Amino acid sequence: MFDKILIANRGEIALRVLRACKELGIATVAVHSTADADAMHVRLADESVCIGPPQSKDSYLNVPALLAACEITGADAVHPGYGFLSENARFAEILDDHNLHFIGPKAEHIRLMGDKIEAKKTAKRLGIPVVPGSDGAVGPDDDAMSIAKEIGFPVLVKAAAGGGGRGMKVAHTADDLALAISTAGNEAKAAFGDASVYLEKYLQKPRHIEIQVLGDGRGGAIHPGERDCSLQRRHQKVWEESPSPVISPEARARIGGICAKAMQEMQYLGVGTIEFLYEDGEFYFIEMNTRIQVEHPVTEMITGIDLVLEQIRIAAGGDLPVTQDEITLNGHAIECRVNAENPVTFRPSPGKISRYHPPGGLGIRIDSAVYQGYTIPPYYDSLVGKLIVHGKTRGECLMRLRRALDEMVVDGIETTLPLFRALVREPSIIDGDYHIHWLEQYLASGDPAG
Ligand code: MV4
Repeated sequence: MFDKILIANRGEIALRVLRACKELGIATVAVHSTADADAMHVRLADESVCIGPPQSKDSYLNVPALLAACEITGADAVHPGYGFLSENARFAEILDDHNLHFIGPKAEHIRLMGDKIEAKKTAKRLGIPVVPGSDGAVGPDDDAMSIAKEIGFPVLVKAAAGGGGRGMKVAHTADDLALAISTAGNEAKAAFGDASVYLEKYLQKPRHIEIQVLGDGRGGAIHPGERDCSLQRRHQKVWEESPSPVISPEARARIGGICAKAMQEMQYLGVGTIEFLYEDGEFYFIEMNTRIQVEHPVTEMITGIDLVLEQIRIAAGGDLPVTQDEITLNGHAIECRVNAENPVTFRPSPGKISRYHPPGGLGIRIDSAVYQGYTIPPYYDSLVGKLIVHGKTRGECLMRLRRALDEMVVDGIETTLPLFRALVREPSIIDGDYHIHWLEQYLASGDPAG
């Protein structure tokens, strides 16, 4: 097991990793920019190192500074959290070159899943259902029109180096195709330095269902359930829940078994999330995330598995915490991402939190690093904290979430709490009847949280 872990992240996930380290008896090193000197994880870590000015490129993405911090403190492992360098294969290799452990998958798997075309080819080869589409990149010489006609319009043009919704263009008819391909390619070149694009059948109103997986790197893998992340705004997840209101136990076992088998064959190491679109009872692979995700607590609340603690154990050569047969999904969990944003315009609202009262009681969890008097800096994401609620049933979970949202106080900044207080009373949400475009249509329909 590791002796000292450097947490190469900030905010709530840095605190989350620190908590797992403390429970494992592992010493912790916090790194922070000059803007995060007062951050909670800095106060609670055994040691801390300032790694640069506020800008991420000069601090949390500053690999030489992170290496120096490991050198200074004698850390023997680095946990990247999510975002920043968490899916940077080169960073994982550089750590390995310096005899430091990267707490994450093998660099080859990070790189593989970072290329959306290679990821899809790999998924298909491993028996994971994929969206019908082109067999790889569509080049200027390819007859994109015949490929598109074979797929059937509307088709979606996607950037190979994209992901998370970046570099996507819909071609509703044949007339739109050439422009969609050239636009997506130019945007991909500008954004990612890689103009490669591929085509997929455009699914009109799917849900976003993601399967959590854990692999031991030696051929063992388990799947502790799915998360329904369909409530998104501009590709930012807002509300995640498990189990999905629309996935049956049979469908869960089927797709979960396919994912676990694929991870076993890959000899995948660590935690990962396999993202699907789900429509008319069918799953369609879109991408795989090779990191711990923001919404991991939803899975933890219904399985009792501490995904971050197990991620660290597995990275140190440990075994999987349970067998697949030992996994039981108990009750229902919902996570609301409370952001420092105007609840109607979503304009960021950084600043000092004058009053902070987190809700409590049975089944209530707050993953946050803020405190009364803390100032949300303007340089990073606007997450104030994640309110995660568990109940024996979805109905009980919603009732408890409604109570927790009404109890929660965050004054001094604007937050998206009013949006959640409206959503939890919205019939479609109460019925679990929504898809990936539902939230943006709801927000465009009026003044739901004003
Ligand atoms: C799609 C799609 C419809 N059809 N692929 C968006 C981000 C990236 N995860 C892939 N995304 C999509 N891929 C096909 N063939 C619709 C989306 C999409 C989406 C997916 C999940 C959650 C929210 C979304 C919002 C807009 C578009």
